[in-house]
Amino acid sequence: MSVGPHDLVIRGGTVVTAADRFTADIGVTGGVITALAADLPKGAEEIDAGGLMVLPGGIDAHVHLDQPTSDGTKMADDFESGTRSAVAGGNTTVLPFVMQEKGSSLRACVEEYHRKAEGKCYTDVSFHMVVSDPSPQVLGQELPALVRDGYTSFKVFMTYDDLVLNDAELLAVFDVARREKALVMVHAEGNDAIKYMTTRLEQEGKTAPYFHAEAHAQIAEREATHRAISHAQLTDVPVVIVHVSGRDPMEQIQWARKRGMKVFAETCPQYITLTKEDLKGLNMDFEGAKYVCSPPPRDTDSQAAIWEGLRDGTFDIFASDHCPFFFDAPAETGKNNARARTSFKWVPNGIPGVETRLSILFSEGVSQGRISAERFVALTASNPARLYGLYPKKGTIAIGSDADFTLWDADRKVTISQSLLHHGADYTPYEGLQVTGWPVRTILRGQTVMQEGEISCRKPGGAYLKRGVSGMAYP
Ligand code: DUC
Ligand code: ZN
Ligand code: ZN
Repeated sequence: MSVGPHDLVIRGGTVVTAADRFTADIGVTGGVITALAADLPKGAEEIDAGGLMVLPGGIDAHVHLDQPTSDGTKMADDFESGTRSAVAGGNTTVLPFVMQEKGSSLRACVEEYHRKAEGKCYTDVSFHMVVSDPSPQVLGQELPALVRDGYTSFKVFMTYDDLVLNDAELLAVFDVARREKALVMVHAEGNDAIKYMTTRLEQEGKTAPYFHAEAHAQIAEREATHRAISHAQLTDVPVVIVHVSGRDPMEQIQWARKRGMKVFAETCPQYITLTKEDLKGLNMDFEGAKYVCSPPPRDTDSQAAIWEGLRDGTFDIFASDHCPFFFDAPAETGKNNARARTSFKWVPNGIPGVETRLSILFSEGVSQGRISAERFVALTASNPARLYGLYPKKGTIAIGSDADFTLWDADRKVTISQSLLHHGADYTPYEGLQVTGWPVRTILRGQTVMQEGEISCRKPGGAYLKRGVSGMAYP
C-alpha cells in the first residue's frame, strides 16, 4: 500500500473534545492536524488507537518549576524533571510562573526563567508572571511591555510577607491589567487573618503540620476572595481566582458571576482527594507536612461543593498547582527541616501533582460518573487554552491545531505510587490512590514523547509559546 500525504495517522480512536466525541482517523502533517476522517490513507507513521480515547494533550495552567525560595529549601523540580513528569502524566503544555523577587526587574526575571527552561522542556511551555514588587517602573513600563510581548497573565498574592500586595497595590496592578487586557490570577488568602491564627495556635503550643490547616482558615480565603472580587469590580477587570479549596470562596465567585462579573475559577486535585485530616499524619506526627499546601485541603463538605462546581461551570479549569518540595532531602533542604519541625509556619507550602492531575480527575470524575469525558477535556485542556490565550492552536482536536494528543486508556487501573512517577520529589501525596483511566501515550506536535511510562524522545523538544490575550476574559 502506498503512503498517503500524512507524516502520522492515528487510527481508529475515540476522539474526545470539549464539545463531542466521535470515531475518526487523525492525519498529522508538519506537527499540525491536517485531516480528521474515516479511513485515511496510510501515513508515514501509523499509531493504532483502537480501544483508546484520543484527547487533546493536557494543559496544566498552574505549575511551579525551579523557583527560588527565601528560606533555604529547594524546589524538587527544574524544567527538565518537571516537564518530564508532565508528559508522563499526559500533558503537552505547562504554564509555570516567573517569580519576581522584590527589588528585581520583572523583565530580568523573565529572561532568567527563559535561561532556566532553554533546551530542557519536554512539553511546550509559556510563562505567567508573579508581580511581587509593583514599583512605578514595573507598573508603568515593564508590565505593559511584557504583556504586549505575549506574557498575558500574572499572579498576585494576598498573603505571605515577602509576596503580599496591599489593597492600594492590588488596585494599581488590576488597573494595568484592565488597560493592557491582561489576566490577573489571584492567590486569595488574607495575610493578617492567617498571621493572627498562627500566633494564637503557636501560643497554645499547636505547632504540628496539621495546624497549618487551621491557620489557613477557609474564612480567610473567603474574605480575600470577596476583597479581590470587589477590587476587580471597582477597576472593571476580569480575574481568575486560583486554587479554590471549598464552598465558602466558591459562593463569593458565584455571587460575582450572578452580577455579571468576569470572575474565573480554578481548582486542583488536592481539593477533591485530600482533607485536612491528612495533615494529621500518623498521630499528629511530621508526616502531615507531606500534605501542606495553600490553601489547605478542607473537609468532605468542601469536596462535595468542589464537585458541584466542576459540574455546574463554577470552575473553568482544573490545574495541579504542582509546587514540589522534597520531604527528606540532603542538608535539610526539604519539608522535613529543623525549623519546620518547630512550627507548621515554616513548612514549605506546596505539593507535587503535575503527573497525577489528569488520572485523578478522570478517575474520580469520569470513571465514577460525576462528569462527562467532554467536561474533563474542557477543564483540563480546552478551557486552559481559551483562558490563557492559546486557543485554538492548543487545547482542541481540529484541523489546523497543533497535533498534541494524549492516548487514554479509560479502563486501565493503576495504583498511584512514587515508584511510577517521574517528578523530582521523593514522595507523592497520592500514594496508594487507585485510579481508573491512565495516559498510555503522549504526542507533542506529532512526535511521541511518552509511551507506557517511558520517555521516548531523545532530547527535550518543547517550545516556548508566546500567548495572545485571553479569549474568555476579553472575547
Ligand atoms: N500558592 C501556589 O499557587 N502554589 C503553592 C503555594 C502557594 O501559596
Ligand atoms: Zn498561590
Ligand atoms: Zn501555585
